[in-house]
Amino acid sequence: MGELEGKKHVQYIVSVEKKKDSFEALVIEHLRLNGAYWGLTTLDLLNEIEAVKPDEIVQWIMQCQDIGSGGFGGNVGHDPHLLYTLSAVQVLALLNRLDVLDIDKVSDYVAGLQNEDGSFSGDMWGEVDTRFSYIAICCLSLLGQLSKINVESTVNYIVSCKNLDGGFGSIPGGESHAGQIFCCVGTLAITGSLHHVDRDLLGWWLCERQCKDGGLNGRPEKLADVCYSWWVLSSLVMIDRVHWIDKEKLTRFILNCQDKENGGISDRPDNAVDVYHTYFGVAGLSLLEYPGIKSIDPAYALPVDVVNRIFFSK
Ligand code: GRG
Repeated sequence: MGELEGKKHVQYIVSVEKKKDSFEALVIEHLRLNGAYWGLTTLDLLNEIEAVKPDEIVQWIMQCQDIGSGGFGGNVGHDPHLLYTLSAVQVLALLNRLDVLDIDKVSDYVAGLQNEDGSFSGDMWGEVDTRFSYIAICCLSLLGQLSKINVESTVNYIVSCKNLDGGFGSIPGGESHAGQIFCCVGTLAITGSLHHVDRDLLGWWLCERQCKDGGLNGRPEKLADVCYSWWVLSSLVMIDRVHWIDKEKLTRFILNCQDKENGGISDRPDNAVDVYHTYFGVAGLSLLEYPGIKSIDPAYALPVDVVNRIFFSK
């Protein structure tokens, strides 16, 4: 299995950032702000955020803002969406540059997407998904603006998406999926509402996600994928059941997905690496307390020192 190739992963992230016309850069062109969040959080977790120039990044992020609505698009000139608005807030938080934001404008955009039943739409076109509930709660909490929305109905909507197996789906009646479970448990954690979770039932469903190869899948009968090391593990940490999985086997699975020569982590051993799986692999290792990696907050998906700076240094 070997060790974590931290230095190589840093070089890989920086090289993707620089090669703007590479295949990978073009594939994620429309969601570059998400990519910036995955890449920069990885660098910070590996204690190498200095490898990038913060001023250039901040300037580019602010160009991604839609002046009319206050929301952010995935790249300059793209339509605003909650998905990219959270990434913008998270990256600015990471760089300690939240001061550049017009907090009222951004939080009004987010709050304006809440629906009557407490759910959130992702943008003006109206798709509803528990991902957007999480994003809204996470964003507004980081900006200190939760009072702009109806938190009680947000929580009630999440509870209406709970299934008999203890998990959560994207809408009421939607199949339980580890990604949606992260979003719902994260929303409940941030709003202090975890009493709505049956911890043993959900913990059992989540720990059953561990496959024979040690990796985690996102729902029954599916293959393991490094990204679930984040979606499943963070949920288990939030409900205090992380000791129900075999941590050593999972660590080995993630380390086996590294490209040891050129850096980066893939979804499964021997597949092509990308920034998304590199981030969730390193974030998963952080939750597994792998040495040399900063601790990550399971609800805010940001390094713990960044979250502490926001909430405890005012
Ligand atoms: C700040 C970490 C963070 C997240 C922001 C966007 C978001 C909020 C959460 C996304 C949660 C989610 C739904 C993750 C799952 C992503 C994924 C790998 C989907 C693949 O689904 P399928 O059905 O894959 O293609 P499986 O593994 O089920 O075959």
